[in-house]
Amino acid sequence: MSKPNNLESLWMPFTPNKTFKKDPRIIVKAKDMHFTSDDNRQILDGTAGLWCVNAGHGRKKIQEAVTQQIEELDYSPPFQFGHPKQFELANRLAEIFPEGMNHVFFSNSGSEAVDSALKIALAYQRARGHATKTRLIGRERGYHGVGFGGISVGGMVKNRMYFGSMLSGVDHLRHTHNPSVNAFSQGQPEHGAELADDLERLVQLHDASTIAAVIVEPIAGSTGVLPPPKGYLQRLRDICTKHDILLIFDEVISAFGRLGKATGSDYFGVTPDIITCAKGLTNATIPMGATVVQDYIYESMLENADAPIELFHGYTYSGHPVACAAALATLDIYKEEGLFEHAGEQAPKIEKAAHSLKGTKHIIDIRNLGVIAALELEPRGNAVGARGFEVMKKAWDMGLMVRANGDTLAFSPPLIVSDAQIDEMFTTVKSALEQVD
Ligand code: PXG
Ligand code: PLP
Repeated sequence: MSKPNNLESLWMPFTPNKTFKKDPRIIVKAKDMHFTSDDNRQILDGTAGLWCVNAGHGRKKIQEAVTQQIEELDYSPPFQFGHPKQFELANRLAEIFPEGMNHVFFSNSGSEAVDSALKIALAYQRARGHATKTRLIGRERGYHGVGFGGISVGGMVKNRMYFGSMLSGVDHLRHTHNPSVNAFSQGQPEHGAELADDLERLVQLHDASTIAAVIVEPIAGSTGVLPPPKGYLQRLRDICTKHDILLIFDEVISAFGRLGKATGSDYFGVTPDIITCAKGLTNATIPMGATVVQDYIYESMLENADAPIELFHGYTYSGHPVACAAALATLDIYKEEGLFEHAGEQAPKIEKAAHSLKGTKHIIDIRNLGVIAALELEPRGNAVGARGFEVMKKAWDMGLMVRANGDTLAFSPPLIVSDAQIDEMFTTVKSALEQVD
């Protein structure tokens, strides 16, 4: 395939455009665990794209389902009309999501799934007669996409500081990263469950009667992989229950096998009121997000709505038939190939391989959970992120895709990753680390 000859017109997302266009990294094909670059090199996908191609690339079954769907029904309007596959998909999700979470609202991305969750939380509180519960609580270092709702509850400074006042009435829990006691923890860190008590402090400050919902990633991904301290999520759940506050788990990364189960909720044994997901839902073939709610939320909205339309919210492409076809085929693959179980089997191997890099140049912490691992590097002086970026580039030259979130290198390969590919990922990155200053 040919190189694009002019890179100028495209404004690339979350990318230093000037630097990239001088030395571009162009991907032209993908199959199973590998990308092909425009200079015809095989690149091992250590990140499942952006944490999303959980079943590996180029899956025939998804291609066929998508092709057939486009031929049969390319589009139908989601407001006031239905098509069969969106109901079927909602039912299939209800089967694999935690008990009682049987109602699904579709969107087109994680960001939209989050916005939908926040709006549902507010509308639900109002519908059931708690109209003063309007405050939303997020967490420092949280990533909930890039909509104004998501960046308001999110906690990554660069994603917020350029964008004005965002939503009002938002507050944040402290993040859980504490390397002074938890560095090099394997799996969930021992220390930090008490940080969930920040919610008690916010209740004392604002009163529970003003708080609609708390949103957290059960395992923080984008900020550099922060597994929750042991006991933290349960403590947060208990405090939410005590004060009648909704708990939203943003599972855009953790759902669909990343932790060896259908959901992070299932893995941690903690059930929220609302779950958001996207990414692995369609194996990233077609964009799709979903917001899954407990029965009592849906039922209350239907019962208490003050208008025939119970929720004034929806997208032109909610439950798009082609996305639904892709999602159904994806769920079939996960089931037929036992991919969540396979992920569970690969998790300890990834843990071992990642932690074997302790002592390698630049590494100040190693974290992991499920099919996720992260190597945190010491920043080079004041140039935060420079070292991470250079290792990412070096790894690309060496045939490995790794994600640099600042100076943290994140691994989240497709769940089909083999033992040999796990070794290859960490051997290559070790060599890249040794070659970068
Ligand atoms: N919530 C969470 C927890 C996410 O991880 C989103 C919402 C937003 O999803 P969309 O589909 O709108 O991008 C995400 C997305 C990274 C990285 O740097 C992570 C994400 C997206 C892009 C890059 O690790 N997560
Ligand atoms: N902007 C305009 C002018 C529109 O008409 C619409 C939808 O009809 C939107 C934005 C929202 O688009 P979407 O439903 O794809 O999110």
